[in-house]
Amino acid sequence: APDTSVGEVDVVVVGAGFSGLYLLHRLRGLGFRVLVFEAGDGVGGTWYWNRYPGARVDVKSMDYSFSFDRELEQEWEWTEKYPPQEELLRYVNHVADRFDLRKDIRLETRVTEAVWDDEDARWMVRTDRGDQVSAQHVIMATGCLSTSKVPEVPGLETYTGRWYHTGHWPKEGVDFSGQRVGVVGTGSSGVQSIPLIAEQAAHLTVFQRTPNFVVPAHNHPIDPEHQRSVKAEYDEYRRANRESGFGIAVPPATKGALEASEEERQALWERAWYDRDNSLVTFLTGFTDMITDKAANDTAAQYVRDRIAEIVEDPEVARLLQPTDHPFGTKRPCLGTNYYETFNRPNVRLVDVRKDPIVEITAKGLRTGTEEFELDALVFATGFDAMTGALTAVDIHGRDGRSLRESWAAGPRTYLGVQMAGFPNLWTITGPGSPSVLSNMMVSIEQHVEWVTDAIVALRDEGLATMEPDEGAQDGWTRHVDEVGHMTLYPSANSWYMGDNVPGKPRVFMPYIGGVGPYRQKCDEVAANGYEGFVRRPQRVPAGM
Ligand code: NA7
Repeated sequence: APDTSVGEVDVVVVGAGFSGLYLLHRLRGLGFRVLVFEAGDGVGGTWYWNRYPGARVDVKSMDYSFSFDRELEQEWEWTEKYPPQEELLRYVNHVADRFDLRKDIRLETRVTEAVWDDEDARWMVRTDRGDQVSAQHVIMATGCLSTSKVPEVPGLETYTGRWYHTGHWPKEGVDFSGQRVGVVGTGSSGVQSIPLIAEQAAHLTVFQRTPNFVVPAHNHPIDPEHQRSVKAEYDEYRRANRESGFGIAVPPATKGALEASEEERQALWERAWYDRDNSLVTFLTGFTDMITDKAANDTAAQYVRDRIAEIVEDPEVARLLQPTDHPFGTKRPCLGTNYYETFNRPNVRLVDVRKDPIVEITAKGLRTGTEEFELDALVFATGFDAMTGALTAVDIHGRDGRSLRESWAAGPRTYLGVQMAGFPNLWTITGPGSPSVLSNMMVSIEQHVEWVTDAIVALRDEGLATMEPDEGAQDGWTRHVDEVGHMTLYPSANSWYMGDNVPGKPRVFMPYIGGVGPYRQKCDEVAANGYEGFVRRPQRVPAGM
């Protein structure tokens, strides 16, 4: 039977992915009573849910791992350049066991509501199991890409085949052998799964709305010597990542793409495309102006379009796969393995649903304006209500009953991406207004977890009870995030960074593109200046005392 009693802790953490686990470990070590709620029946967040074929991280394993514990960092052996989902899930579980985290995690429990009580200066947190927990702090470690989204076309309930969303893949896996399969969506999840589904299925139809830039992953077993040499100098390696733009250290660019000679540009693009040690950011970081100058960006975009034309045999299919509507990188670029090659297979067909949109899911499959497709299975690789979806999914009411959903009706407003005015002691990890999805998530997660726990410790040490941003600081930061965003090409694309993929979502550039290093510096300065821009208050003394 669910426990409906009112418990009391210092901190409720929502989510047991990388953020939630590190928060629990760190806060518990600092003497706080912490309770973590997790909707899944296991830990791992992103790596728990995204079990679709081909799911793997597209940041290198040596960069995409925790740095907070020397022994953990040294003892864990990665096997590939880009570890697959199963390996990442093993790693997360190893972390949970190694630091004895499970005893404070309530699995299969979704937080539904959090209400601030100004008298007590505490949150009341409720779950879908009927738990009620009173906590001084609530930390949303809910992830940026965790609220999955199926297309808003009618008829799904009439479909008689099996359907899946890549972000909620069945644990037992799916066997598509002999089936006619449809995949809707060509973002990272579609790009990773399409080649593997094509190998297994009798026939695959890919429904593409927007072609993406897909760079060869060149995934391979990790070179043991490389792993040893990174581990030998891990402190320095991590420091360079923390000070970098995207949380992945690269040699600094010295000139704009058009200041370089044709040969220099070509040499860089060749490396970004063909080098087995390339990375997703190579195209974006080789010159200084890749994300700010359309003409500079075009040189990379054209290079990729030329490679697509070389690989894909049918010129009409190649043309459809070539992105022309957005600059390289302004929608999340993808890493692929045999992605473009897959469209040369006789059992694969590409359908342009930009020109001929999906109008209906039918009993047998799917119908566009001009054609009906019979499909035994449908895969939605259609993405997430990014960055804000998991936060507004919880009914959050702050001071004077103020609702987070309503406060964010015109787009998210935060100070430093960690707190919201009117919501004392509510914290976000990799929230909107922080580098988050524009960075190596592990670097950003560790920085937020450490900064937030330090802020909570400072409150305790100074005998203070609450902390929240002042409205002016929040306005200033929200404006700054927007201004920096608009100095780049990002707003020119329709992307989930801008909220474009969710009908009705306000069009706001949500992540902070000022760079991971400068952002960290700003956060540290704010803390060093007595948490400038935040209001910190003692517990209110009850009347009559
Ligand atoms: P993404 O990147 O949001 O991709 C979703 C894809 O689904 C994208 O191609 C969308 O086209 C397409 N989509 C969404 N709705 C529809 C409808 N209604 N009709 C046709 N096509 C549709 O999600 P992913 O899961 O692939 O990747 C998420 C992140 O995970 C990724 O960026 C990495 O950070 C890791 P659109 O581009 O909107 O036209």
